[in-house]
Amino acid sequence: MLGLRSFSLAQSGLKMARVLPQKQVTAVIASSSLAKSAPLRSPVSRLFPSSSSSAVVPLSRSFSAASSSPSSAAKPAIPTINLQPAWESEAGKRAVAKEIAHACETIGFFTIVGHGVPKADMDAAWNACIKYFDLPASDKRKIPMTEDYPYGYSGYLEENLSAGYGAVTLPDLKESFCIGPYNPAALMPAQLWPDQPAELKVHLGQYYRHMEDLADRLLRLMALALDLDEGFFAPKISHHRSALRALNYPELKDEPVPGQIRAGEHTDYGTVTILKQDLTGGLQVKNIKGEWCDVVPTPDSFIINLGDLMSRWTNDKWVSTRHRVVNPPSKARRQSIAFFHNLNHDQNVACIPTCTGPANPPKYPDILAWELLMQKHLASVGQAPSQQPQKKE
Ligand SMILES: O=C(O)CCC(=O)C(=O)O
Ligand SMILES: [Fe+2]
Repeated sequence: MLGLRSFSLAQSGLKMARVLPQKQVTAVIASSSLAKSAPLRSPVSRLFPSSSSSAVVPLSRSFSAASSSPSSAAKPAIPTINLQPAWESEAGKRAVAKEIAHACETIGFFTIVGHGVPKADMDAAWNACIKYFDLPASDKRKIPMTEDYPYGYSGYLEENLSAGYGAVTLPDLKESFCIGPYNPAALMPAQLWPDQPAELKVHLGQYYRHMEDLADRLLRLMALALDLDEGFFAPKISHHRSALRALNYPELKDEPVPGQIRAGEHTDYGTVTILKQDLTGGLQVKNIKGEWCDVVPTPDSFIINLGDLMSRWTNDKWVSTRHRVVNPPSKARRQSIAFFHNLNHDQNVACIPTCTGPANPPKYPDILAWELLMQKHLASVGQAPSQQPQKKE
């Protein structure tokens, strides 16, 4: 049985999971930029290179993975799906579901337009986040993310998304502010908000509600894409524990240390992630050949990607793809807002019926959604024997 602290971590949407714990064995990575900041704390296991590093393909024309990592050639990475027809007719719904099925089976990432989220509300949340990140760090730290409170502010260089992947990596060049569900049935701590900017609570809160609604509509289409009843997912997300994370990648003052990037290589943990990004660029996905491909930003769209839970739930029919954010040549600031959608914490994750058959038995044992997230968390901080889900005998 996990204790209260673990329980609160599990509720975080598990981006908190990648905050390196205070009491881990400390390894100070020698680097000029790190020397100026808090030392990186990392389990010893992270000091050894892993076999998960990817195939090297030519560097992209526009982005650098800080000199040491592979990057993309210019190739179309992910499809764009217009959801509008799905809101207009049954035939439209089926056609869109088919496009989603293809994207989920092949790359696990797609851009959506025609999503129905009002632009004015997207802009209001976005602008409130800019104002928040422009505040001095001392103001932002008034609502800190801690081991006991999974939301709030996480400072620059305080997280390493690659930490669970075994490779030696440096902390991400980013800061973030996180919020969680409003529904008391999710059994989450109440959200704490900074006084300034005053509008953050209203606009980011409203944005969270839009993301909940969009996730609900997307999962209806995903149910059709999996040949399920359209309402298959609805009872499983009625008191979901999704986390929303506003991210700021400050303008790079100096040349980054080789290998240090804005967000290290990782997969997301939950069902789907809904990402709004600005036009700076830098997000890359790893395709089936192990090549990094740029996700080209377009205005007012969202990027959708699948998390590990969805991949496991679908018996690996759908893919949870590795991705990262690399540094722009211009050193420009970048912003994004990621909504990490999760299931109800008490939902059993048992192979989806349409993803198995006599020749394709379930690969994974049943598991509660929050327990799976805890496993991911523990693996990401070096406290689990394996980060791979256990396969059924
Ligand atoms: O900022 C982005 O574009 C992506 C960030 C991300 O992948 C994450 O925080 O999980
Ligand atoms: Fe991610």
